[in-house]
Amino acid sequence: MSSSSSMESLVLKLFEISAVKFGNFKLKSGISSPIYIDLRLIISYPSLLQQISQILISSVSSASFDLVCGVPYTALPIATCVSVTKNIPMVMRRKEIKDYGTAKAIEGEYKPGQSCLIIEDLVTSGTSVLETAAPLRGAGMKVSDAVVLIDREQGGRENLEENGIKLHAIIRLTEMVKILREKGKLDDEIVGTVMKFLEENRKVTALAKVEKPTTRVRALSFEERAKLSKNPTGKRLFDIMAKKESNLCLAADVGTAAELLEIAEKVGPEICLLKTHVDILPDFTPDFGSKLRSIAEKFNFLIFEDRKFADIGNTVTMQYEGGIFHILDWADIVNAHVISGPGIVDGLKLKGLPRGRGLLLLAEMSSAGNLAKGDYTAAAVKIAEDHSDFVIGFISVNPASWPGAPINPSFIQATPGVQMVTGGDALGQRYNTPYSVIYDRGSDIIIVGRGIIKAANPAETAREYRLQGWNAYLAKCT
Ligand code: S5P
Repeated sequence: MSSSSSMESLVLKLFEISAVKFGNFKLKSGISSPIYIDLRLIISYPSLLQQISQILISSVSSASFDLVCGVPYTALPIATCVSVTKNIPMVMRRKEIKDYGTAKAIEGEYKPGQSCLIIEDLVTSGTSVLETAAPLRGAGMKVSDAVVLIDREQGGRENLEENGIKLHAIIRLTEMVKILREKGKLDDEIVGTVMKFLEENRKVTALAKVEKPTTRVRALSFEERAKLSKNPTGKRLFDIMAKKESNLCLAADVGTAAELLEIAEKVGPEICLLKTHVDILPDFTPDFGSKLRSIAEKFNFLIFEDRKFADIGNTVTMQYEGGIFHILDWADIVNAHVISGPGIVDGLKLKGLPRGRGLLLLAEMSSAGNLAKGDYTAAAVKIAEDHSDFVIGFISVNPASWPGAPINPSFIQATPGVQMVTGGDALGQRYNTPYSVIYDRGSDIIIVGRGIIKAANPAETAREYRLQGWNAYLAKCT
């Protein structure tokens, strides 16, 4: 830890360049904060940047880390200085993945098993550090420590601790305010307002934003909702989610049936649901369903064949039951578009309900320019309500934005287009983060495909997604 005089000079310098401001600032969420910190400015003051980097690195033993990684963007120059000064190689996490096919989530060279120190300028709830830790861990690196310049003392330390990351903070925000008061930079009234604000915002739940709206209604738990579902598969899914503490669905879009069964074994402990596209498997055999079901029983997850039925009722009864796939025999859940009207639900129900199966309706889609919105989404909700013995919920993207939201809690919301970073692929897919999907958009289940199956270590990455999804759910229920 550096001397108190160097800390004082650092705080005064940050105040001088207006990296720490006092007044009345409207945060993104709309609430007002009496303090605002923006360390992006430090790149304009090279000696300050160097001073910060020196202090950061002296607070942890550099011998313990193989790599450093700054949280984008503000901490990237700090991490660069640390890397250069200490001769520790750096990796960078991409904030956005524009084209999944060519862009990597992590730039730089690394090997699985290497330890990586995360460097950040400011920690509030710890969310941004966790968002960087997740893809690093997904790539096989060990992340056990994060060093930050300023701790806002709003739950970050505890949230990181829960996720296996020790926080090394150089200075706490309340200490900064004290120094500025002692140096005559702030009057007592400002100090009082800021301290009160910090006190009131001290408890930030894991992954929740600081600016949690106070009028928010607590969401019902999955256990409570299991009792509301009128369908046995809907009930089971809620029960499994509660028991396994998982709201993660794996989209197992792999090349062969053999690979699918292999990945099901690996990620089985982390998921509540496994989603298939059985028509992409070149080595499909009639025993595929029974093999997958025995893995599902072993790890207690349900099977969802993403068949997206779209035809008239009579046709879908045959597509559901017959053909070469016999979906009805092995899939607990299937889904359908509502484009053809309620008859499609009647058709599927005729076959599915006697077997205790459930149906998800596609109320929204994740792809750019899709037409499932507005009246179409509302029509899907109406059809679901009229068939709540068979329809267990929706494929949705932002159910919190639907008219009359939150809608009937017996319905499960499952959302595709999820990765650790926002962005999209080259073919119109759009991604949101687990936290934004579950907490901000009001969904229940994150459906993750390439974010897990293309990871170096799918099992470890699935665990990260599960924890992020689950923490976001817990934040809603408290
Ligand atoms: O609107 C949708 C609906 C679905 S079911 N958008 C989607 O992406 N999906 C499915 O979710 C899609 O078919 C794929 O299996 C999965 C998303 O995969 P990822 O690799 O993009 O995560």
